[in-house]
Amino acid sequence: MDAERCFTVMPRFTDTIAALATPAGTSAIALVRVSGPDAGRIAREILGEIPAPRLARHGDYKDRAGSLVDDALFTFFPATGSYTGEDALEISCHGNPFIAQKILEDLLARGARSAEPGEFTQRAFLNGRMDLSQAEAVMDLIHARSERALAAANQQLRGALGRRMNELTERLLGALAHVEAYIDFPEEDLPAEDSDGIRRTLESLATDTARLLATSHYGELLRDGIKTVIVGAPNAGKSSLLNRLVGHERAIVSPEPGTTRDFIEERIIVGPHCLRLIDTAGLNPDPGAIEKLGMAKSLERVAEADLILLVLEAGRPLPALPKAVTDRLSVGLALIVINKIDLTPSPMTPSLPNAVPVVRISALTGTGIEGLVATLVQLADSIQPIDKDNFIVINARHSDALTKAKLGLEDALAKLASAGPIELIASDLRGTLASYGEIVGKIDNERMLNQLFATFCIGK
Ligand SMILES: Nc1nc2c(ncn2[C@@H]2O[C@H](COP(=O)(O)OP(=O)(O)OP(=O)(O)O)[C@@H](O)[C@H]2O)c(=O)[nH]1
Ligand SMILES: [Mg+2]
Repeated sequence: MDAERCFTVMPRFTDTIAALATPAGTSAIALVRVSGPDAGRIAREILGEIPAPRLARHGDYKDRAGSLVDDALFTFFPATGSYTGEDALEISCHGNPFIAQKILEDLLARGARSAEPGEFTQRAFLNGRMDLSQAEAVMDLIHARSERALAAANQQLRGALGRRMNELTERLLGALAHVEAYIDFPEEDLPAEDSDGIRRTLESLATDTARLLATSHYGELLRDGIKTVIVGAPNAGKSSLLNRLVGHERAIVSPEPGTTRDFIEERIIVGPHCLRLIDTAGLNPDPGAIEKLGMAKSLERVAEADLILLVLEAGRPLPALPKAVTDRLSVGLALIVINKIDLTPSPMTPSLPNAVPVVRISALTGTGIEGLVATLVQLADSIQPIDKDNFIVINARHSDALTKAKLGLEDALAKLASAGPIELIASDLRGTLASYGEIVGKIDNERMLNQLFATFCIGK
């Protein structure tokens, strides 16, 4: 082994990749990342020696022709303790895109190649530094928009889902070993006591798999925000409420009924939650042609809402509401907001459906908005309950794999109940095992992996 590669432990990749890890543009600092077997050699060429591991080292960045590009900080990470599991070098330079570009070009001239999107994390996975669910968590962490989303991503990055999958896999392997022990004796039936034990294990696995699957909806809420739709009669103050919650004049407000024709969407943070707030066209019982189109869109939004905010005007009778709206007014999923209380200080509460909670506000003056936000936090808490010790939420890819796993378990259970052939039961269970394995990446499917990592950003 030559001296320059003294830190390297059996590299899986023979090429060295480089990319800008910070966004392109002017900033205080930019970070250029290098990973691969030549990271040490490149550091030595620039600095005269490989810097001590994981210690920032100040030095001049001179290009291959010897011209000074910038003074920079260099940190060398030996393979054993690096993000990618191979030798890596991080160069923090001044945040001028021209400087970063010069450095990148020089690194390429020294033998590195440009990294593909997600390639650093892909190497981390392929070099065994993290399982696939952890690699996905890196993305979730970068994109987390709320405290809740951050907490979930951090749990997953620490391997919570991977550990759960290992535990399910162990239990399944136990049952599979039991089943396979009888394959060689086809003339014998499974003894009743063995069959009972296997059935119980498979049933509990099916229950636990279904429980994990149920978190898929929470995953969407975490990633996209809780879909919160503002509905009500024209002129009730829906757009004023949106503007008040967003904190700026996002939607047009006017005394003319029918101002909002299309729907308007904006994300807000309430407590630890992210809400996707959607303002809609007013529900007019006697709409014009364009209003009708807007209303149809409003009702589509209502149908897919996680939470409905029905805005009513203080002192006015309850307007006629379409069934699509009244059907969605239920406790925990809706809130009635009585607006314009500045005009009618002590309004009568109209008789409201289904004991849905009520808050009173003035979107114009801001009265009652704090109380409204507190109620929104409570509702969001109930829509997205949190189990602090066991906060696992899955994504669409996990959901597909778990659905297949659950089907395999159900098929095996059905065959077990009808004393079906043992080989077929074993085959169902092996299918389930492979599906469990997909979640943490115990599969050899290059196309799937390339697809997954291509959704990352360059430099990650
Ligand atoms: N006094 C008072 N006026 C308000 C309040 N909220 C909204 N308004 C006024 O009511 C009118 C309608 O407000 P918008 O926010 O445009 O109502 P909207 O429900 O979005 O109306 P459409 O988009 O037409 O369905 C505007 O003139 C607002 O200034 C409030 O709390 N108090
Ligand atoms: Mg409006």
